[in-house]
Parts: sequence; structure tokens; C-alpha cells
Amino acid sequence: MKITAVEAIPYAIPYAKPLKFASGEIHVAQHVLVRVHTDDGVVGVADAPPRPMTYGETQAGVVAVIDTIFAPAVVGLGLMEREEIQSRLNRTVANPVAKASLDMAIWDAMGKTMGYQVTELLGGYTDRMRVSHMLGFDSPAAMVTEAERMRDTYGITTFKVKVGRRPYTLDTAVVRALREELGDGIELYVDANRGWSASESARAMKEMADLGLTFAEELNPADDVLGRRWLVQQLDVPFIADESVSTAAEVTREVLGGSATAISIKTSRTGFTQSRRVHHLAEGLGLEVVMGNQIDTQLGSICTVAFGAAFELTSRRAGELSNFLDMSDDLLAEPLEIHDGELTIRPGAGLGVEIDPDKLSHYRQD
Ligand code: MUC
Ligand code: MG
Repeated sequence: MKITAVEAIPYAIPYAKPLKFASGEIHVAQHVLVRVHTDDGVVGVADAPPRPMTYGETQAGVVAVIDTIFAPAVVGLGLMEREEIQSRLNRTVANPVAKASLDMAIWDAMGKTMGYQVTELLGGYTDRMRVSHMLGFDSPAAMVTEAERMRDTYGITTFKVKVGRRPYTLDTAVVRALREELGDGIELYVDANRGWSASESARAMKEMADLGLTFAEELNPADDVLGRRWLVQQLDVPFIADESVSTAAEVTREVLGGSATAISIKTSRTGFTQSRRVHHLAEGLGLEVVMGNQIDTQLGSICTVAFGAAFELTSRRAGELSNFLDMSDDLLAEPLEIHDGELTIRPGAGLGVEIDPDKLSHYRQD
């Protein structure tokens, strides 16, 4: 069970429907496929989706930090030496997505070696999650059409609406149209990716007070410390910290500082090992949790559902698991399918997925 090699393979797959939000837009998945090889001949896989607008990482940077620092640090260690692996990765600051992908590929290899699903190894609470779909910026009519298509085709009834534009009425008009056209049977929450000020956020939330929102996510920047505290105190829905909580320490800081009352856990930035710490902290603090999406591929989404299904707290709310539907293609040999608004983990050991070698040679960029 010793790690013998780590590969970081850059690849690019265009989105059929680009996602636009307050901190950026994604037109092409310029990601990195991470493969961990062991001396038993097992190969673990995971996906690294660099998001420069969120963490400052780039595709070239993820490949470089894995090739030059992380791979040499973990080769020779056993798959079970997980705390030693974390300690070695943490000698380098930041780089959350690169660290997370390597960690998840190690868990996949561990599951395959031991003959257990990653979900079973993590907690084994259930085998599925309800799906929440993220709606990117567009006109009210186009966003309503998209939500109706997701509901009618996949049975999805929870939607995260990207907001944070100026004037904020562009977004409040969308949320109102969604509630009016799709009715009370759907769950709606909003995510501004730090696009508004505290006062704009407060005004926008007042204007949407009658729309039955479940959550408000990262409406203004966490660095706007007093403004954020002031905003969170006056809201009557939980305020989700997302990009402001990329470590367990940041969860502590934001929540105890009164700047958040719920959190998003994203396996693409905290992997399985650190996501587990964040989960346990959230449970101890009594926070609501949403499994978030980093505009993930099918491999990224299977990691999210593998973690979310492992615990009661993370499987209570719909997880953001459907952005892969907007991609023109994917690397998985057997595509993921959403049925009746749910995504189920794969039955096989580890993450239960295989990479299609032809697709990888077609899309790889090295
Ligand atoms: C989200 O929830 O914010 C947008 C940028 C990113 O890193 O994640 C997405 C979705
Ligand atoms: Mg977010």
C-alpha cells in the first residue's frame, strides 16, 4: 500500500453552457486529473478544478506544485499514513485544490485496495443525495426556462441562484420570476460570490423577503468584517460562508466572529481528510451545511456525493451536484445520471469510477 508515483495531467473540456457569476465565468474546464499509483498496482483518481478567482490557483500552478513539491513529499509513504501525508502537504501554504485532489486520489486508492467504497470508509450514512442545481447569470426568462428544464428532465427541485450583479434588481427580478413561475414546491437560495456591499445585500434581501429563501451565501466579502457581521445579524435566513471558509480554522474565525451561521463544504478544496474535520467542527458548532460545487466535472461531483452521503448532517440538504450537465463531454467511462432529483454513489470500491483512456488522450494537454 505504498505510494509509488503521482501524476498531474492537465486537460481541457469546453462547457456547452458556460457559468457566469459575480466573481468570474467558466467557459472551459481547464482542470488537472490526479492519479496516485501504489506498489500493489492500484490507481486512485481525483479531479482538480483550479479557480483563480477564488483561491488564486491555476492549471499550470496545480501541475507544478504537485510535480515539484507534493509528489516528492508523498511518494514512499503508505496510503494509511494519512496524518503524515497531511502534515507534509501543510508545509506548503494555500494551494487548497491541489492538496484536495491528491488527498481524494489517495482515498480512492485506499478504498480500491481495501475493497470498500469511500463513502463507507468515511461514515457510510446513506448512498445518495438530493441534487441542487446552480443557475448562472442570465435574463429572468432564460433562468426560469433552465430551472424548468432541470425540474422536468431530472426531477431537481432545489436551485441556487447566482446573484451579486449591479443594480441588484437584475437579480431580485430573477428570483421573483423563479418563485412565481415554479411555485412553492421548489427551494431557492442565493449566492452573490462577494459581489454586493453589506448595504446592497441588506436591501436586496429585504426586497426578496416574501420569496421564501432558504439561505443566503457569501453576499459580501468576508474582509468587510464589520459590514458582514452587521448584515448577518439582521437576516432571518442562515448566512452560508463558502469561499471565506476554505479551512477549519477559517470556519472557526467566521462563525465565532458572527460573520456566518452556516457553511458550504467543498471536497474540491478540502478533499476528504480536511472536509471531515470541517464537518465535525460544523456538527459541534451546530451549523447547517450544504455540500457545494466548484463547477465540477463528473469525477468532482462523485467526490462531493461520496462525502455528502457519508454523514447525516451533509446529506440533510440537497447538494450542488449537477454542473457537469452543462459540460460538452467528460472523462468518465460511464456517465453519471441524475434520476428523480437524486445522485447515487457508485457501487464499486473507492469512488467506483473508471477514466475513459480515449477521452483522456483526446483532452489532455501535456
Ligand atoms: C460557488 O458556490 O460559489 C463559483 C466559483 C467557485 O469557486 O465556486 C463556484 C460556485
Ligand atoms: Mg458559493
